[in-house]
Amino acid sequence: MVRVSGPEAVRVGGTVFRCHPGIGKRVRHVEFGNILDIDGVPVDTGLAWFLKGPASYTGEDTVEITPHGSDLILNRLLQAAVASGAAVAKPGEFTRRAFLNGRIDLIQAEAVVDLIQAGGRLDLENSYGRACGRLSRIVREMMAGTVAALAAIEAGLDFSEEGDVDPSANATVSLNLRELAERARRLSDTFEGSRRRHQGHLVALVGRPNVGKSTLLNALLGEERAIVTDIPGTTRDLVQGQAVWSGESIRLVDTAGLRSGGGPIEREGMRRTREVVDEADFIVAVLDGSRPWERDDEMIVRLLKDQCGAAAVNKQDLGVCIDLAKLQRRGVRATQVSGLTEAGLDELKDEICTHLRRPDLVEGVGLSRRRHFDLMGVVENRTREAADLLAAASPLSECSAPGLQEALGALGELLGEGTEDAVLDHIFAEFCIGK
Ligand SMILES: Nc1nc2c(ncn2[C@@H]2O[C@H](COP(=O)(O)OP(=O)(O)OP(=O)(O)O)[C@@H](O)[C@H]2O)c(=O)[nH]1
Ligand SMILES: [Mg+2]
Repeated sequence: MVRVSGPEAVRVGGTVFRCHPGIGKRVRHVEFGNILDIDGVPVDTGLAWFLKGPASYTGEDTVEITPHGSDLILNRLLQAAVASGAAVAKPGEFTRRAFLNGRIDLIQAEAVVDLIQAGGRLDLENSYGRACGRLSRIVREMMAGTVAALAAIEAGLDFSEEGDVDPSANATVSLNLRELAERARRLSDTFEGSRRRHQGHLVALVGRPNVGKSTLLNALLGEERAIVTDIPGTTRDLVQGQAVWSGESIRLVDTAGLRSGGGPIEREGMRRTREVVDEADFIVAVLDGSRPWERDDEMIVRLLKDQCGAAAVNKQDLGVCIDLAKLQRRGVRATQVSGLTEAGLDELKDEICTHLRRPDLVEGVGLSRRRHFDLMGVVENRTREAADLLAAASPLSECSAPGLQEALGALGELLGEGTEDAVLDHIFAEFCIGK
């Protein structure tokens, strides 16, 4: 699709799309017509429609044209549009205009990218909620609460000049501010989980060589990603794949087998494995159930002590000879699987998904962006400090006002009020062209 937005949209649209009546004559009406190139020669047929501002995505007059869609046709159409005065949009320019024209706030604009990049159903729900203004509504309520507190403080100051102080006023305002701080904290607490959910939970398959990690990776992804051989030390690099399990986006990574010794290449592979182990959200300690316990298995299972994870006892099809009860006594959750026959894989996926860190959404939203987390932190700290100051002071003290102004500023910034161009540039650089 080619989208033309701005006061000249109808004129530009009319030079590249010929229909009867001409584009722009009818609002929100799908027109069939010819797509013209720079010389006015028809190169394709297609559909187009006109959206009159402000009732359009950008808030401006907009013409949208859908040709059949080859690169060649799109290029000729674009060339013709540019020749008649249009400029090629920068990444995110339409959404930026929507924001600048007041159609959406900055939280909603950011949610557009989050929607497009959503990793799984649950992340999509969160992004959609923000795009619809769920978080913005909460932020506006918090702004109203802060303004009310500031007004009470001002009013209290006026009263105190007249010597007529209401002693309960401090306590009430302080309590309200403490509730605001709590609300900010609860929202901030959703950040880590929501961020992980958005990026995809990193799940690492770790074990000594030849236990079947790569076989498991391939089976879990349903594609031949990693090389499998019966030679120990086959995998040296990290091999990653994407999956969605129970609505959660998963980044599954296969690693080089860990063992004592090994050549320089294998040792580098093992170093990378250890790095991934530190970073991972969940470790799957893969054991070869068909062979007796080895000293290196001990090292693998010990990784689970400090990290969220579980054991996968692989090669179950060959019979299991390791002591599962002993694993259980050590508090290691173990699932019997076979990468070869795919037995037990659904149980393993369930086990992983059950123990992933899940964000507890607050009022249906989670903060998945650092910008939101940082600003919400300012709101929490300033409102809590103001609450403390008020609780300690009598009568209503003006010293809590500057902190509350700062909290108010942070809430406004969340919505994009007074946000600097450099910050906007950074946010919209994430977008692709045409959004
Ligand atoms: N019978 C049986 N064989 C398996 C199973 N999983 C893997 N194998 C075999 O075990 C051997 C090693 O498998 P890989 O998946 O390469 O093992 P790995 O853990 O990735 O090994 P490295 O990359 O060397 O660390 C191959 O011959 C596989 O066919 C299984 O569940 N059952
Ligand atoms: Mg391997």
